[in-house]
Amino acid sequence: MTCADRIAKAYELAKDQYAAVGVDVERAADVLATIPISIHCWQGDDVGGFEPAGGELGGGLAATGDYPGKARNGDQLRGDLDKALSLIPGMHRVNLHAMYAETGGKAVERDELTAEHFSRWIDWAKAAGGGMDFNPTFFSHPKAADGFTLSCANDGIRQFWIDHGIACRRIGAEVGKALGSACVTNFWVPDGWKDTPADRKGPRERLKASLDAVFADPIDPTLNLDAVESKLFGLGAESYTVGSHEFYLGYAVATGKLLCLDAGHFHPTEVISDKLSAVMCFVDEILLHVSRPVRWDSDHVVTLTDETRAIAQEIVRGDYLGRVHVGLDFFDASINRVAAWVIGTRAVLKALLIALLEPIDALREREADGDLTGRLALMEQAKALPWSAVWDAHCLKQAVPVGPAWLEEVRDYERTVLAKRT
Ligand code: RNT
Ligand code: ZN
Repeated sequence: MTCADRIAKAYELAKDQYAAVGVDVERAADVLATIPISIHCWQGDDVGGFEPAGGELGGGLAATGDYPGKARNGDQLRGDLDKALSLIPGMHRVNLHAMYAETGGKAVERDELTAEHFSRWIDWAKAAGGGMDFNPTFFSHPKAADGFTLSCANDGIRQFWIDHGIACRRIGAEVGKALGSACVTNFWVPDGWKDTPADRKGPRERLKASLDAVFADPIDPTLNLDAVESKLFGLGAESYTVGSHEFYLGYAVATGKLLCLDAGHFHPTEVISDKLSAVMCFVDEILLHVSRPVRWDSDHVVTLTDETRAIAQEIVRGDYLGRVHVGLDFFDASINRVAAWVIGTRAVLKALLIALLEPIDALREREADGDLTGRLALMEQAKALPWSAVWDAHCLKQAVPVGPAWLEEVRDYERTVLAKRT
């Protein structure tokens, strides 16, 4: 039997098994094919960016490891992304940070960035046919060195970051216009104190006022959507984070912004899967930063964990696919960076497929009937349904390698391209 025959046969058997629990396998795969994942460019170079004077990674972010071959310019990073995208089923988006501007070696301050500095990214995304998302960069910069940006007490510094935010929203709108798909521009600031503050109120009031100034100009939501991302703590900001969850939940609800939930930005036993259906009662759309915190906000490569599956389950169960922008946020410098993208993105897609294949009607019925024993039994049984046969057939149909075959392609790319970089 050829490999394709084996996949086809397993798929047919899986189809029957799913039909027996009331699940339409074809429909699930068709829906999966339409879900774009916003793939973060920063996994490709350990959140380095291309600024001519780019220094140490700041903002309390840390990428550990020094795996050889990281991208050092736009062409290399796009080449690496092309490789990764060719191994992931579906049509996806790329998520850029302002620090990935290409200024031809010229120093352009962040408050002066324009869409022109991203024209090569835009052209590349246009050719690939996918959308692009964007982030102002409020870290790795001398004006962020004291740990405060939009909430800084210094008027000049605060204004600089406000102007950066304004510039980035304009870039987002240009990106959205050029690509015919709204760009999600996500705001995350590292502002906070290492030790117990005397004033918790001042910075939060300043952050609110700064955000109001950044968002003062209305922008057509078909071009650009603003999102705000909260955090619990950062390295060097352990005691107080200005942009906490309550702060941004309130801000998003009050102003109609998208709320960004990062899986690593909560207390260790708190999960964003449970937050989805709660916040969706009050905000129209959300952005997810799917990540994998290990003991802390460590940004490990996403894998098919219980929480990754629960996040996907909640998106599908709640019928939120049209209101949730699924983005990734991890950076591991200790393994092949292209492989990291492929592993993380494929894991999220697998989680979504498993969620789409869930025998949800039968589960809901048992719950409504008060048959809690039956609910638990079916949930356990559903875990063993042959979703991987559907996944393999999906990969085959989408013309990407099935099973572990993608790794050989990454290894080949490592030998022929990455190993030659110095
Ligand atoms: C930081 C936030 C933020 C960053 C990226 C690089 O804790 O998660 O989203 O990871 O903007
Ligand atoms: Zn994040």
